[in-house]
Amino acid sequence: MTSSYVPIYLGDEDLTQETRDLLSSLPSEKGWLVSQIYQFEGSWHTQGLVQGILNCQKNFKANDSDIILATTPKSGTTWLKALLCALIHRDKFPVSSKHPLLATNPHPLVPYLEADYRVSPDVDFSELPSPRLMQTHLQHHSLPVSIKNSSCKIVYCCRNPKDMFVSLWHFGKKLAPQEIADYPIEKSVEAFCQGKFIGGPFWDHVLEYWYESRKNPNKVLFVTYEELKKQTEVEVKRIADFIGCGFTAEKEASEIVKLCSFESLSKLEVNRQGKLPNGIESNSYFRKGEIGGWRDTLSESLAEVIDRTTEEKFRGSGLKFSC
Ligand code: PAP
Repeated sequence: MTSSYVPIYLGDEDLTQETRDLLSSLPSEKGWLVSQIYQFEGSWHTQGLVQGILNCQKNFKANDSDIILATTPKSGTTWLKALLCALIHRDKFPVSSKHPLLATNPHPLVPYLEADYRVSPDVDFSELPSPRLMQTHLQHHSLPVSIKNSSCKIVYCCRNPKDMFVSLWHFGKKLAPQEIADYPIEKSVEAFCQGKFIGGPFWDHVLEYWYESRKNPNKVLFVTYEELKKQTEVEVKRIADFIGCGFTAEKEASEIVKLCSFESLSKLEVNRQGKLPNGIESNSYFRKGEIGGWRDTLSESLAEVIDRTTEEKFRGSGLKFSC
């Protein structure tokens, strides 16, 4: 991959000696999406992300009022960033033609913990309006301890693995066209099912937050992209109640749902043109926004490979994706 396609936070430059020493002791693999990935605390990351995670684990101090959005990649992060921003700040920014989401892509509005700590080890979030809203793709066991030990809330969202894989596949093609061009989809499915991709394994990620949400429902709210899509308003109200900003006016919820819908956000100039501060094109985060869109990309036999893995990994958990 040429460096011009690598988002800033995935870059391998300027690693500290501590990170280099650690990396040399970690299992590594030639990756799908990036040339090399490393297994750190059971999950696969680029060198740059390992450094970001170490900085974040060492330096991030959660406040009791913080809200952490945790997701598996390509599972609704952009959507929930928009929804949570709109929910939390609705007194200051009611839905109107001047709403910040009409002029700014949701990503720069919500810090991405391990990526921001990759860019600067002492990034300061004290300027964020309260309650602070931050995002992570980290597995639950890798979260900074202060997130687990404080009273902050975690909103977790995942998506059915076939749509998630397909979304990542297309995103990867945009990110690294020449490298992905000769990486067969069969090999990518194999890597996905082995958990060997940035942020993988998928199933362990989901199961950890699933069990945490059962154990501590006031701390972790478990949301799926599919439920959010099928009954957006019901789910948005559930999220609002969970983070302590429930609705009194019925109209408010539907206005926020409309503002943050795929149809509305994907049409905005700010989400169609230009690049984000991380170097990625803004429109890369808006593709189809559907349930079951995997059928356009995956053959039946590849879909079955993912289904079989899902069945095996989720057996006994009570978790199921029906599409
Ligand atoms: P990230 O984890 O890298 O930040 P994320 O936002 O989770 O990415 O994933 C992008 C997916 O969410 C895309 O799915 P697709 O490839 O299957 O189309 C994107 O289209 C979808 N998406 C983005 N915004 C919305 C939205 N407002 N409503 C529904 N889906 C959305």
